[in-house]
Amino acid sequence: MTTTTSTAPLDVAVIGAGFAGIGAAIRLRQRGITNFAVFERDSEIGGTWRDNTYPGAACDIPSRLYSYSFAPNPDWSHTYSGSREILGYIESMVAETGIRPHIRLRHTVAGMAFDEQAGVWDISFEGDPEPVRARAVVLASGPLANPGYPDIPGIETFTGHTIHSARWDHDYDFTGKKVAVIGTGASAVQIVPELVRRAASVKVFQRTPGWVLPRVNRHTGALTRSVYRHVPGAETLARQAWFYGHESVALGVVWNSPLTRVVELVGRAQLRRQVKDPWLRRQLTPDFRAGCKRLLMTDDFYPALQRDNCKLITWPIARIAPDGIRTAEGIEHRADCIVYATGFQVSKTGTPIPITGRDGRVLSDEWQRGAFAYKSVTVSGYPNLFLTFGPNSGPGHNSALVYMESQIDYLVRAVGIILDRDLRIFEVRQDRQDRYNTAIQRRLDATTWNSGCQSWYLTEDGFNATMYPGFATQYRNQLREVDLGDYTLVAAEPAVRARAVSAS
Ligand code: N01
Repeated sequence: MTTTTSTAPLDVAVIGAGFAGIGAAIRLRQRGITNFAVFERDSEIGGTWRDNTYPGAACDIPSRLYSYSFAPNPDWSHTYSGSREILGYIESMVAETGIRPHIRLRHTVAGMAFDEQAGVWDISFEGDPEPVRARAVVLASGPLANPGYPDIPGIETFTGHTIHSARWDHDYDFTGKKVAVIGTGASAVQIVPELVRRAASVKVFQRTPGWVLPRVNRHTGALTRSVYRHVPGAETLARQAWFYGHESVALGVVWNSPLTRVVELVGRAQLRRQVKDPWLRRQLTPDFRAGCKRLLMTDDFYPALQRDNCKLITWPIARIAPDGIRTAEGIEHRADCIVYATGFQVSKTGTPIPITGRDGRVLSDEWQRGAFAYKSVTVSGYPNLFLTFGPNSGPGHNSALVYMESQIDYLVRAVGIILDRDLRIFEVRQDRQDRYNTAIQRRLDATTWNSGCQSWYLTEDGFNATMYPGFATQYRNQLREVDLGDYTLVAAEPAVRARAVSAS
C-alpha cells in the first residue's frame, strides 16, 4: 500500500472511539503523549454504547466495575446502569480530559501497512480523508461492532419491518404489532421484557436455552452517592469488592468444578421460582454446563415470556417468508416486524481491516485458522501495533473493562518506550508469542467454553480465539510490566527518520 501524506507522522493513531479507544487516548495524554489522533468511522463516539440503544439496553456487569479505575464515577444511578448513562459516562470522560480535539469522526480506515525502513504505519481511509502515517497504532475497533444476521433461507423475502438489536429503529411504533424476536442471548433477554409491554404479541424464537441468573438491580440513593463522592477510598473499596466477588465466580464459570453446580443450582432455582409450567420450564432448561455460553443476567426475562401476549417458540426456523417465519413443523408465524437479536459478525479468524506487516505479511492470512497474539496485545511480524480486546482477552466472569484497562496501560508504556528511545521497531519475539499461545490453548482445554457447546467464542473448527482462561487478576498481573526481553527493539537511524519526516 502506498500513501502520500502532507503532514508529519503522528506518534500514535488510535482506531476506534469506543470505550477502548477513548481509554487509550486518555492514558496517552496522561503519559504526556499528545501527538496522536483517534479515528472513528461513525459520526459519534461511544462504540457499543452508541450502537446498542434497544429498549432495555443495559450492562449486566455492575457499573462500578464496568468503568475505568482512572475515571471513577460516584454518580452511577443504579447497580447496573442503562446504555444511555454509560454513553454519558464515556462522553463526560472525553469532555473532562480534553481529548475531543484528537478525535476525527467519519474516518473509516481502509487498510494499513508497515513501512519497515521508516518504522511507521501507513494508514489509508475510505473516501476523502487524507492518508496518515503513525509511529504506533492502537487497534481499538472492538469485536462486537458489526450486526450479525442469521443464515436463514428466505431472510431477504420478508416484507414487514426488520430491526437488529444493535441498530434499533426508534421511529418504529410497536403498538398493536405482531413481533417475532429471533435469539435468546444477552441482548434478547433485555429486549423481550420491554417489547411485551408495547406490542400486541411477541413470539420469541429460541434455538438454545441459556443459563439465566438473577441480576438484582438497585437504585443508588443520594446518600450513597454522596459517600462515594466525599469519603476517600469509598469508591475504590466498592470497586474492589465487586472485583473480587466476580473473581470468585470464575471458579464456577471458567472451569467445570463443584462450584459450577452451585451456579447451575442458582439458575435452576430462578427457573423453578419464576416458571411454574413444567413444559415451559423444560424448554428453558439448558443442556450444557453453566458458563460454556455467556451467562444471562436478568430477573424479568422468564416473567415476560409468560405474559399472555408472549410465546416461546422452540421449533427450529425452517425459513423466513414474506409475511413471517415458518418453523420446521410447518407452522406459519405471521409477523409485522422481525427483531434480530442474533449477535454480531465476530471475526475470530481475520482482521477488521487489511493489515500488512513486516515483509508483506498479511495478518488476516496468518489468522485464517484463528487469531492469536502475545498477551492479546502485540503480534510478531507487526511491529509498533497494539490491540485492545485482542485474541484471548475475553472474560467470562468479570468486567471487560478491567482487561481493557490493563491492555491500555501496557500499550501506553510500550508506546512510551518507542518514543523515548526513538525506536523504529518494537516487535514481540516469535518464540515468546508461540510459547504464550501454546500455554493459553492448553489451559483453554480445561475450561467450560471448550466443553462442547457452540458459542461465538469459538471458530467453526472449535478453536477458541476469544477467551482468557484464568482470573482477571492473572491477566492483569501479566500485563503489569513490559518485559523488554519479550521484544526485539531496533533504534531509528536518524537519517532514515529525517527522510521519512521530510517525505511525509
Ligand atoms: O448475541 P449472541 P447477543 N436461528 O450471539 C440466536 C455482549 N452483550 O447480541 O444460542 C435461531 O449472544 C442464538 O442462538 P444460539 C455479550 O458479550 C453484553 O445477545 O446460537 N437463532 C442466540 O440465542 C454477548 O455475549 C451485554 O443457539 C439464532 C442469539 O441469536 C454479546 O454481546 C448485553 C440463529 C445470539 O446471541 C452478544 O450478545 C448484550 C438462527 N439461525 C450483549 N442465529 C451486557 O450487558 C443466531 N441465533 C454487557
